[in-house]
Amino acid sequence: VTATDIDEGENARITYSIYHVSNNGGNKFTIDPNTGIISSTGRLQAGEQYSVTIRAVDAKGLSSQGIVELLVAPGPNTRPPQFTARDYYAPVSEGAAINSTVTTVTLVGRGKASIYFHVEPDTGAIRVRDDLRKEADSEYTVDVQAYDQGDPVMSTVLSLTIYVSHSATVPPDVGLGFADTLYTEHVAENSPNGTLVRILPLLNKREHSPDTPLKCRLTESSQNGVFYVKLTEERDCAIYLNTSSLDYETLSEYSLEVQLESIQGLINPDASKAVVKVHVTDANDNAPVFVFPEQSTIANAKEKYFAIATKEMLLGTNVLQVKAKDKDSGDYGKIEYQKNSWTKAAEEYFSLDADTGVISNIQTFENVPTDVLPFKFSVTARDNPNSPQDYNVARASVVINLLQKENQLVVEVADLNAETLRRQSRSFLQAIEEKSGLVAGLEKLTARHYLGENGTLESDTKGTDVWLYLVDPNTGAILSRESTPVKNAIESGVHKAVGARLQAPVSEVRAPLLAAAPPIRPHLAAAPLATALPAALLALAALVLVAATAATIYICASWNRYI
Ligand SMILES: [Ca+2]
Ligand SMILES: [Ca+2]
Ligand SMILES: [Ca+2]
Repeated sequence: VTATDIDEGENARITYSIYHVSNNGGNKFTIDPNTGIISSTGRLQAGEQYSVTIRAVDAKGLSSQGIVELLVAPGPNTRPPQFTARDYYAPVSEGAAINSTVTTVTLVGRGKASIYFHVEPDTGAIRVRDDLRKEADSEYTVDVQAYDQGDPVMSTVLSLTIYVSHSATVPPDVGLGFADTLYTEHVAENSPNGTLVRILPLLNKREHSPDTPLKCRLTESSQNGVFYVKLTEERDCAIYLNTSSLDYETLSEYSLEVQLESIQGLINPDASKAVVKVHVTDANDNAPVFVFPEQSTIANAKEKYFAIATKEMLLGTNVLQVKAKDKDSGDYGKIEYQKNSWTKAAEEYFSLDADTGVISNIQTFENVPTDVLPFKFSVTARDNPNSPQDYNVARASVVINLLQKENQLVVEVADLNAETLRRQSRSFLQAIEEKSGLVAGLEKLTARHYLGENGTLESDTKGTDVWLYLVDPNTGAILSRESTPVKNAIESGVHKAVGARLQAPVSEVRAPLLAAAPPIRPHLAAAPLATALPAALLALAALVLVAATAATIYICASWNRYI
C-alpha cells in the first residue's frame, strides 16, 4: 500500500503498520513499515477472505487508515488426493442388480476388471456392470485411480479386492464334467506346433446356458509348456501341441491332467478332471551314423575305415565290418548297407553284406596288381530299407591296403604281456600317430621274440611284440619300412612316445626278427670221403635197382601187346 503526505522532508516520512485483520488473521500477515508491502506469514487456503486495516503515520504522529480486502485464490496443485483407508474389501452377492452399489470410495477412477465393475466418476461408487454368473471367478482386483481437479492434475491408485460369492448348485447328474476320466492318445514326434491332439467331450454342457463360464486348464502335474488346452466352440476341451520339437527318442510319453472350471456347484466333482496319456510315436527323424571303433586321431583319417588284407587270406575272409547306428526304432532304425562308388577292382575283390556290413573277399590277394592298391571305395547305410521314400543315408569311405612283409614294423615291450597290451593298443597307436602324423594300424600282438644263442628265434610270453604298420593319411597307402616317412618317424623317436604312454620300456621300432639261416654243419662238411662214399654208392645202387625194375615191367607190358 502507499500513502501520500503533502508536507515535505522529514514531515512527509510515512510509517506503515497493520491495525487489524478480520477472521482471526491477525498473525497471518506482516507489513514492511517503510515500503508498505504486505506479506503472508503462513499457509493460506484457497477461498479464505481477510479484511486488513493498514495505518499510515507521519513523523509528527498524524495518521490515516485504509482497508485491504484479501481473497486467497487457488494456487498451483501440489498434493494428490488421498484414499481414506489402505485396503478396501467389498462383499457383493452374485445376484447383485446391475448398477447396485458395491461400495463407495471418495475418489474417482477405473479398474482392470472393468467388464464387471465400474466406478462412478463423481461419487467413487463401484457398481456391478454385468452379470457375474458369466464368470467362475470369485475374486476380482480393481485398480481405482482417483484424479483431482487441480492444476496439474494429481492422482492416486488404490487396489480393491472384490469377492464374489457364487451359490449355484445342481444335481450331480446334470453337473458339468468329462465323459471319461482317462484317455490315451498318440501323436507323431514330427507333428507341428498347434497340432490338435485330442478333444475331450463334456457332459451336460447343453443343460446349462451357453453363457455359463467354462474353462479347461492343465494342472500343475502336467508337463508344462508342451501342450495347452482350450474350450472349443462346441464347449469341449481340446488339447493342442505347444511345440514342434517332440522327440520320441528323448521322451515318448506324457501324462496330462485337464481340469474343468466353472461356477462352483455346476461341476460334477467326480468328473472334473481327466488324465490324458499322450504317446509320442516314432518318425524317421534320425539318419544312420557310422561308428568307428578304431578311430584314428589323424584329421584326414577320421571317419574312414582302414583295413588290411594279406596275400595269405583265404577266400571269403571278413576283411572289415562297417557299422552304422540309427536312433529311431523299428524300420526307421533298421539299416541296409550298400556299395557306393565301387571301382572295378573293388567289385572284383570284395562283396558287401547288406545286413551286417561285413566286407569279405571274393578273390584271394596273391596276385593283386599294385596299381589298384590301396582299394578305395565307399559304403552307405540307409535306414527304413523297404520304403521308397522317407529314408536317410550316411556314407563312409573304406581304404583296404595289402599288408606285405616290407610294411611290417615291430615294437618290443619287454615287461607287458600281450593281454595287457591289447587293452592299451588304441592308446599305443595314438602315441605313434601323434608323434609321426601317420595313421597307425595294429596287425597283431605276439609273445616277444628274440634271437637265441644259435640264431634261433625264441619267444618270451612275459613280453610282447606289437606288429604294426603305418599308412599315409593323404593317399591312404600303406608305407614300407624303407619309405622316407617311416624312416623319419623312427628317427624322431616314436618308441619313446610309446614308452612314455605305456610307462614301460620299449625297443626301437624295427623290422620283424628273422631266424638266422641254419649254418652248414661242420662235421658234415669235414666228413672223410671214406665214410661218405659207401652211403652214396648204396643210394646209387638202390636207384639203379628201382629204375631197372621199372624198365623191365615196362618192356614186359609193351611186349605183351604184340603177342
Ligand atoms: Ca526324434
Ligand atoms: Ca525317431
Ligand atoms: Ca532313421
